[in-house]
Amino acid sequence: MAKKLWNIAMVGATGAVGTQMIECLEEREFPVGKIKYLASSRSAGEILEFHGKPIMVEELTHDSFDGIDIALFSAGGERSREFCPSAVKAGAVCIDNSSAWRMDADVPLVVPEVNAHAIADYTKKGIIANPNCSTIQMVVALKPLHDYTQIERIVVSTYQAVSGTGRKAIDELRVQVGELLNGRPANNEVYPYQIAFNCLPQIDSFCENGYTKEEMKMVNETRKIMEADIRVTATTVRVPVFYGHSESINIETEKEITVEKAMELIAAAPGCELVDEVGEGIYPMPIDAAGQDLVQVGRIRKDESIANGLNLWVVADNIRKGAATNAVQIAEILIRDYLK
Ligand code: NAP
Ligand code: 3JN
Repeated sequence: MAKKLWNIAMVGATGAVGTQMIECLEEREFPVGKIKYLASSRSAGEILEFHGKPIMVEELTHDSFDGIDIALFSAGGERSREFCPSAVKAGAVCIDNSSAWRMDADVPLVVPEVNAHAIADYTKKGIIANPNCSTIQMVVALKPLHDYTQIERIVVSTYQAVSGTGRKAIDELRVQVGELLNGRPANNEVYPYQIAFNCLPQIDSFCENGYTKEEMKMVNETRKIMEADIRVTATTVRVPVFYGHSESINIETEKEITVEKAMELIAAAPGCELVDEVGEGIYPMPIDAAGQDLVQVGRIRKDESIANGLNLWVVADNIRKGAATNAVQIAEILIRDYLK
């Protein structure tokens, strides 16, 4: 019998995440029938490819979803809030990369290595949310430790690449570096300050409690995905790196986890790669994590200031596992286990 093919709509096809989702569908040989590329009127008419075939970008409208089985959204929260209901009405299941639906009790928030079972709840609203990139890599690394003994508290600081902000931010860093190295001033439009040769302790806007929205996403999404009442506090920082988010993570656990046990658990965990040979100077770095799908974990060491504490350094490709790959993995489970 011929393999069933699925009609896909890619909303935000021209963006950093959309482009990577197209590549992921190709690389992973997702069984695609028809594929529709959707974006704003600015890029309608542009020609992109799918498996070498030209596909014209169309303007996103409420009528874009006729005959679509799965709609992959990465065009910002506003578009997700406005257009996911139209896609669902037309019979599609939405997998949404934005924060629009993440904390909705009727929308599963899924990282396949952690809570694939939650996908079953997609029937409630027809929408599955993809978590924030910084949350995804953290929960992939912490899940095996949490399964061994309950994590009670997480203190995380992030070092986030500019690709997390999209195409324009990648260009802004490239242009600023060129200008500054040539002795000219750097202009900034995407970020509030120069990002080249700098660090910005602000990702997304500030909330009333003094945290940024990105920090609060890490707190709330982690608890929802891990289905646990873990105390989480985060500081999120933009750094002048193109691809690959890094995280310094401190955890406090119910029982002790020795460094050897943590290494053993992480080495065996799905989606993780243990990169930890400090004697040889080997640890995860964005230049190595970029362009592949594993969450790299290293610098595992005891937090000697508390009873049951560990420190870890966790790095992943924020556009691949942090967004596109995770969304395509969800789609793979959806067609394997749920859609007929
Ligand atoms: P980007 O490179 O700036 O791309 C934005 C995409 O959205 C483009 O395809 C753009 O189309 C499209 N778009 C913008 N306004 C639109 C409109 N009014 N109607 C239809 N399409 C519109 O941004 P990105 O990095 O790909 O991120 C896109 C979104 O994905 C973010 O806003 C965020 O919600 C989500 N995201 C999630 C994660 C994660 O952690 N899971 C990470 C990054 C981003 P044009 O070419 O026509 O402008
Ligand atoms: O800044 C990063 O590294 C990740 C950015 C994610 C992002 C960017 C714009 C809007 C998001 C997100 O996924 O949380 C959103 C959003 O709120 O949808």
